[in-house]
Amino acid sequence: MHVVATAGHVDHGKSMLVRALTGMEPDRWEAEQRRGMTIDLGFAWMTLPSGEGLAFVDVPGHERFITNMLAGAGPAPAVMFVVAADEGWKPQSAEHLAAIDALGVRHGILVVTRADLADPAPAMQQAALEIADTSLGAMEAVAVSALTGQGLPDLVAALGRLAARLPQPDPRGGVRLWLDRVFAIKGSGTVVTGTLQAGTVRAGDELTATPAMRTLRIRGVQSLGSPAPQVSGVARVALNLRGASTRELRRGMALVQAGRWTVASVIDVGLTPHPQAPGTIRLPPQLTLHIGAARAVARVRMLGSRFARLSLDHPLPLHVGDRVLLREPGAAADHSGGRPIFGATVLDVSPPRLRGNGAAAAAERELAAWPEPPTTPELLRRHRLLRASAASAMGLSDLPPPVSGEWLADPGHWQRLRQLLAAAVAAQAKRDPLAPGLAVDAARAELGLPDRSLVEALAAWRAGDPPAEPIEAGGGYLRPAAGGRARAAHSPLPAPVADAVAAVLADLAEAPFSAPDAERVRELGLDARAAAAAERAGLLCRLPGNVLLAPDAPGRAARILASLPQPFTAAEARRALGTSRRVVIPLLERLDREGVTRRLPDDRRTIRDPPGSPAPNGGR
Ligand SMILES: Nc1nc2c(ncn2[C@@H]2O[C@H](COP(=O)(O)OP(=O)(O)O)[C@@H](O)[C@H]2O)c(=O)[nH]1
Ligand SMILES: [Mg+2]
Repeated sequence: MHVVATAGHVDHGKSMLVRALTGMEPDRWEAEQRRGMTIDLGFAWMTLPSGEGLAFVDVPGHERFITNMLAGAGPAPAVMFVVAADEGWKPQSAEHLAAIDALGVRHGILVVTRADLADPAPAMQQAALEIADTSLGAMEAVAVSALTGQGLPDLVAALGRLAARLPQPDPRGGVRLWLDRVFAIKGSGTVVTGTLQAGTVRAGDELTATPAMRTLRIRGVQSLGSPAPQVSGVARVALNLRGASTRELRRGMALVQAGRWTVASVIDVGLTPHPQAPGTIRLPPQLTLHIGAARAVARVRMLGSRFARLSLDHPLPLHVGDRVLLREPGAAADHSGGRPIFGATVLDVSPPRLRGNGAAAAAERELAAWPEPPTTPELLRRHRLLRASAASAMGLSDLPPPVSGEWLADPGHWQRLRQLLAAAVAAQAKRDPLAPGLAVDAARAELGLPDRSLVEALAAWRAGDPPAEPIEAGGGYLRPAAGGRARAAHSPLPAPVADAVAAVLADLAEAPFSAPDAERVRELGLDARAAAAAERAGLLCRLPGNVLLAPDAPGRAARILASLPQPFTAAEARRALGTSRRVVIPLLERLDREGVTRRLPDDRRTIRDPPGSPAPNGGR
């Protein structure tokens, strides 16, 4: 199905043309029919020669009802621009065209009506000239009379060609249905209608009503007057909703799929320069913003002359790249030479706060360097770190692989963070060499990161250029890893501790399992903290009871024990290693824990996988 909005000056024949094409009455209200004037949106549809449905959203042309016009044209992907042959180009022709241009509508057809009353050629020529400069560009044009039917077959054929040119939106895209009507049907409850631009609605689906953020369930779907199990955009849809009263919903609200839109109150936009006034754009301090069928009051803070930060009086579900229309409500159309309607592209839906002098200028420089619409790399560079879910809700696609969990990082920022982390870890090792390292939480706070998993991911990440200093993580602490410059640059231990360790290792060189006794350890000043630091530095093996051995002692013990008749007792092990019970018991328990030895029910042990013998699985 396709959806086309009408546009054009009041009384130029829009509604009569829709009536002639569809056989349906677009003016729904008694007042509209009595006054012969469209006040609110009308809806009617026809079948194209291709068999596809084409729905019209018929808009009012009178300047007083411009907000109704915008609510109808806002979500429609194409327009049927109507000019009367006998009247030619008029103020609301210009105003509607400015609105369509601001919305960036690229597809349409020009129809010169009332061709039975005057030669259509001059009106057609003038309208084509006005339209050529806008987002619509050169369009197919048809002259018709809704009264005599002259030209209508040509128009139907041209509408068929227009429909065939319209882009097919993604049926899996996020649903954002801007409501244009809300009413109750006796027996079924609340019904809402709107132009579905993309995505699919199905009976049973849940949607969130913004800005109230209420979850509602679709009880039934209708399109062009008939029930349907599901409908994909572009389409006119009517949804019968469960759990909502007509008082809670109204035009301009939207029904969205949860998580797929950012419900934004502050946005950055890029203003579209007008070809006839390419210079500086000056916006008033307050404007009305229109998107879809919605409008909001926007406070304006200019960022230079082409960008603005808008603060909305209520939040709207938005994506980066959305087109919005900005207008000065009271301003007269084009008489003053000023432009009361501006188009803009949404560049950011959760912009960082502007802090301090120069922040606005910096934001302007940043935005000026972006393509329009911006893509994932630009938004990532600005936000540095984004959850993938937040990036999707911004409407970004082609997301890079996360650095950790859900987190996406700007590559440059990630590399800077990694350098900062290495520096923080090295500084802590220098400041307090006996400490177990820099606590992950302290590192998280120091780098201002939102999640400790990011610190761990950073520590493990080494792909930078030049390669980042290796960091060792364990037990919730980070230390310079062996093999890195930070570790080599300074001994990980203060000199007295390093000397004491050297003395212990010298003692052990003679008798590797004769751990120094408590008195010797005290004499050397190797308290538990210092011994733990030496162990972390890989210089000592420490067993319960402050039993200190060389780092390779467990491996040596395993080789000696493997040569004993299996199984063996603790006493046999003690004799084979030439040591005491104080050493052999914790040493055997350590070997049990590491899976080197197995303790049998009778307290004897066997070596599980004798060193040097081929592993049973042929591997490791
Ligand atoms: N003679 C003639 N009158 C027309 C034609 N189309 C519309 N009209 C008349 O023009 C007036 C305005 O038409 P309407 O469809 O309400 O215009 P809208 O305001 O653009 O919707 C009505 O009186 C119509 O009868 C046409 O093709 N020929
Ligand atoms: Mg009308």
